[in-house]
Amino acid sequence: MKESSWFDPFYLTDHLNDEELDIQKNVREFCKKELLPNVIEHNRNHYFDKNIYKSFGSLGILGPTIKEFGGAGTNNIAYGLIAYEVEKIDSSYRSAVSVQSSLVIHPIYNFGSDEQKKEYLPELIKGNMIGCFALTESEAGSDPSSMKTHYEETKDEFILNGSKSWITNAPIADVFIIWALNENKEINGFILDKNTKGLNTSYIKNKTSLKISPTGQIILNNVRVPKNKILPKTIGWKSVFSCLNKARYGISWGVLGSATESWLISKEYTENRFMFKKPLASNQLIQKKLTDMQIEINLALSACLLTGRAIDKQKNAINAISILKRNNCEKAINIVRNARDMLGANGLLEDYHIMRHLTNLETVKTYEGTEDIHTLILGRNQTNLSAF
Ligand code: TGC
Ligand code: FAD
Repeated sequence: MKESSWFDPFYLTDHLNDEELDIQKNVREFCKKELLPNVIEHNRNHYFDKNIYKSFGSLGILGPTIKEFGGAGTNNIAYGLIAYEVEKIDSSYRSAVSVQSSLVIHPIYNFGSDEQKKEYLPELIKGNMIGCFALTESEAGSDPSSMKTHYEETKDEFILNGSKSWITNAPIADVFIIWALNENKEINGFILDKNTKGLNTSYIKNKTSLKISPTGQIILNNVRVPKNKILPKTIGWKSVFSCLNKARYGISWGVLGSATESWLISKEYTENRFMFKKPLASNQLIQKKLTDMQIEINLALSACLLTGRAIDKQKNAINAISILKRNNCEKAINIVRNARDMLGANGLLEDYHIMRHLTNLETVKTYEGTEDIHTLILGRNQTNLSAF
């Protein structure tokens, strides 16, 4: 009989095919070699190296589930494994992959015209262009339907006015997916290029979380948008939420990367740290914490795997995705916080990575629907009663 593994007690790797395992291995090796060596310094300096997008493109992890336009054509399990491996290094890098893949490439691929797809997708997939997705506003976060950004249609063009806030990549983006309402409160998406007149961006400075990822504001002042820049196949809010579904699914795998790293760091530390003349890991309280980590990570990974397979079979997974986004963020943050505690004072040092993961997860818990919003989504779906 095969020896049971404490790391993979459910034999999840047996449920991955060779292609999925290869992708996971390649991404893991890339991340260790290219991202890990600089992550502490880049986090300290709030520095994002834009060339990373080109490296991600060469690795085939931008828009990976798309087969055309240079996409790798992977399934959704591979997409999840990519997020898991990248977030082992830092949530900011996973955000870079999520935004480009799920929030920029996905809407252009699904709601764009053939002309738009040819113009933008190859460059976004290669990482030669960087995208952002602008839904949130300073007064419209959990409830994006209350946004004030609006578009007006004239004979020859659209005119956009408004502002967006807390937008990943806004200050460095070449391509902006902007969501706006018309006078009838109909939602539409527009593709704007960075040098468009009337479009201005600024950095949100001094973030204490997700520090490597550039986040910003966007001001739209009488921006004249040619008619061929609307996403023509948008069908109301469903289209917006389809982007969020994809991103939330990836995030659910990703946070388990942060959790797994923190688990393994705290395991190694407590096995080697002697206190009261014996390894910390020989104490029952420490073993309980390690066991809780092992259980929650493996249960969550199993649920991610089931959900990814369901999505690959074209099943509607919106309930599973809300369960995963809510559960995995909550569990990951608890795991990382306990890992920090198990390292005592050393856990506060940036060299051990854990505090950075912990502060990052405060962002990940908040964006793409907060923990409480996913609770209310699930409550509404279960009872047919809205608590919003
Ligand atoms: P509601 O009435 O629920 O829905 C309107 C229409 O949309 C449909 N729908 C969905 N379709 C597909 N997937 C889903 N998950 C869907 N959820 C809803 C729905 O069926 C309906 O269609 P129809 O045909 O009946 O009109 O709309 P609501 O206004 O009541 O929504 C409420 C709520 C809270 C669920 C929604 O507003 C929400 O999810 N709020 C959270 C906001 C959020 O997640 N924002 C994310 C911004 S992007 C971001 O954070 C990027 S982080 C980037 C990074 O990784 O760095
Ligand atoms: P609010 O909606 O004000 O919520 C504040 C608190 O109130 C939360 O705890 C929430 O759960 C709770 N709450 C809200 N409504 C209810 C209710 N009805 N009942 C009970 N509790 C409630 N957005 C984008 O569009 N694109 C991006 O690229 C993007 N990137 C981001 C990057 C970062 C680093 C961050 C931090 C955010 C990003 N966001 C982005 C925005 C993100 O999606 C929003 O922050 C999120 O949707 C929450 O909105 P809010 O911050 O306005 O909080």
